[in-house]
This record gives sequence, C-alpha cells and structure tokens, in this order.
Amino acid sequence: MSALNKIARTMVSDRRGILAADESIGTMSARLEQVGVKASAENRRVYRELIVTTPQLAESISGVILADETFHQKLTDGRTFPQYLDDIGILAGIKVDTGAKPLAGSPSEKITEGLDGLRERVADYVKGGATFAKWRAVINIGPDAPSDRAVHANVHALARYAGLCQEGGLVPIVEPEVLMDGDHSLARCQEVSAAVLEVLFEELDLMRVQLDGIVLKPNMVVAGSGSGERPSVEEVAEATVETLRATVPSAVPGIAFLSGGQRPELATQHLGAMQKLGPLPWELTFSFGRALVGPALETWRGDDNNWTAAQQALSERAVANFAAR
Ligand code: 5MM
Repeated sequence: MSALNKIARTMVSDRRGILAADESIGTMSARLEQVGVKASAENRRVYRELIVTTPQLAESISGVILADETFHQKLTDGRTFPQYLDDIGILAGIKVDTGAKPLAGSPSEKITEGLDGLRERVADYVKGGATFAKWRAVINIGPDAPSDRAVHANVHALARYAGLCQEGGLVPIVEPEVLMDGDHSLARCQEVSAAVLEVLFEELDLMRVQLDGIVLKPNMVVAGSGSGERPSVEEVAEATVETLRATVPSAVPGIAFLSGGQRPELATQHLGAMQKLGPLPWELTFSFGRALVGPALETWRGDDNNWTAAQQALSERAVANFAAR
C-alpha cells in the first residue's frame, strides 16, 4: 500500500468523516458577523479552537480541513492546530485553492485559482504537519450553464492541483461542487454531476493522478433549492449512488460528500440511505462544513458561557453522521 493510499484510507475508514473548517477569511468573517461576533483574526482563531477541542471529536472525525490562516495560528496552550490535531489522532488538511473567480468569457461562471507557486506551498504545508489538501471547483447550473469551457477549465485545474499534491506527498481531496442554487430539477443535477465527473476522471488520468491516493468530495444529487421539487431521501440516495457508480472508478478509496447548504439532519439522512444501497466499490462518508459546524456556531454566538453547549452541538452532528455510516 502506498503512503498516499494509506492516508486516503485513514481519511475515509472506520465510519469516520472529515470536518471542513476551511472557510476563507471572507466567508468565516461573514458567518461570525451573522451570529453577532466581530470578525477578527483572533475571533476566527477562538472559534476554530472551540471546534477542534470538542471532546471525543476523534471518535467520529478522521481529518479536519484548515484554512491557511488557522494553519499558522496557535491554540491557547501554544500548540499549532496541526500539532494539536496530530496529538489527538486527527489528520490535518489544508485548503490550497485561493478561491473561485469569474471565468473570462463566461462571467456568470467561476474558475478556481491557486496553481501558481503550489509546488512550494505544498512543501511548506507538509513541513507544517499537513497530510492532505483540498481544492474546490464550483459549477453552477443555469439556462446556459455549465458551459463546456467552465467544466474543462475547472477539471483541468483540479487535476493539476491533484498531481502537484501527490508529487509533494499530500493526498488531494478533489472537490467538484455542482451547486444546489437554482430552480433546476434533480434530473438536471444528475445529468450535470455525471458529465462533470466523467470529464474529471478523464483529466485526472491524463495528468497521471494516482486514483488510489485521492478522496473525491462531490455534491449529492439533489433538486435545485428554488425548484419546489422535494425528492424523498431514498430518491436522492438512489440518484447519487447511480451517478457515482457510473462515473467513479473503484480504485478511488473513498467519496466524502459536501453538504452544500442542505439542512444538517437531511444531509445525514441522505448519507445513511446511501449506505443501504451497497455493496459499494468505495467508502462513502461525509466532509461537511455547514452541516457539521452550523449548529455549533449558532449556539456559541461568541459567548464563553455557551462554549460547552456549542461543542455539544458539533458533537451531536459528528456522532449522527458516524452513526449514519
Ligand atoms: C468550509 O467551507 C469551505 C470553504 O469555502 P470558501 O473558500 O468559499 O470560504 C468549502 O469549500 C467547503 O469545504 C465545502 O463547500 C463543503 O462545505 P459544505 O458547507 O458545503 O458542507
């Protein structure tokens, strides 16, 4: 078993999942302000400390994805976040993309940037204790979207990122997110998700990415949030698994879903329903952001008196997803 495969398997095995705590400075600041907390580097650090020091987190979480700012910050006890995570048996990951920007020629679509200097940044993150990385491509559905242009540009960037990470010793989480925003049907989401995954795996092959050393982080196949369509839990699970079976090679050790704005409980139900459709060629787990930490942030609101209750809220979501697996 290669070193990359071993890390990838650790990330998705034992019914554990990955916690996405890598909101960019802009996103995290907005989320803090929504709950009445002043956006500052120190408040973002304190909030991330609350998340990672949640008791028994390692029982249900295998890895935490950090943002660059957090990666270089320290906990109150002086340990860096990667050092602390390693001490409690959780792998430290790092978001290495620098964000999704308007795509030239298709301003309503996005291209994720961050390839410049990536080889050197990967080397620095490995020295700092990272074992895996993440890059998120954003694909939106609309009357004229996604265009072939946007899909190809994004999967090309994902494949080049994945190759550079593997060369430097990091397992790449490959995240092609087809957004839930819009009034499209579940069938349309399925069609676009399948098309994106198909060209993604062609591009990963072209760039000689070792498939047993990646973790795929896709969206679930759901109806657009403005569509009025309310598919059952089983319908979402079946459409998602059918799409993945048709497009994701069995060499991939694991698939860890993003939650994409679904209600936390619903995302968990979908994950649970998919496990019942096995046997499956890969592990199916979670790499949720909002569906794991949303309730904790709402509970904390910057008040130290709510610290324990907020950690309890995170713990409940993490344990529920562990149980759903
Ligand atoms: C945690 O949010 C991640 C970073 O977002 P920005 O760079 O846009 O601030 C995001 O990539 C996240 O990892 C995925 O979307 C999964 O999170 P959700 O909330 O969709 O489960």
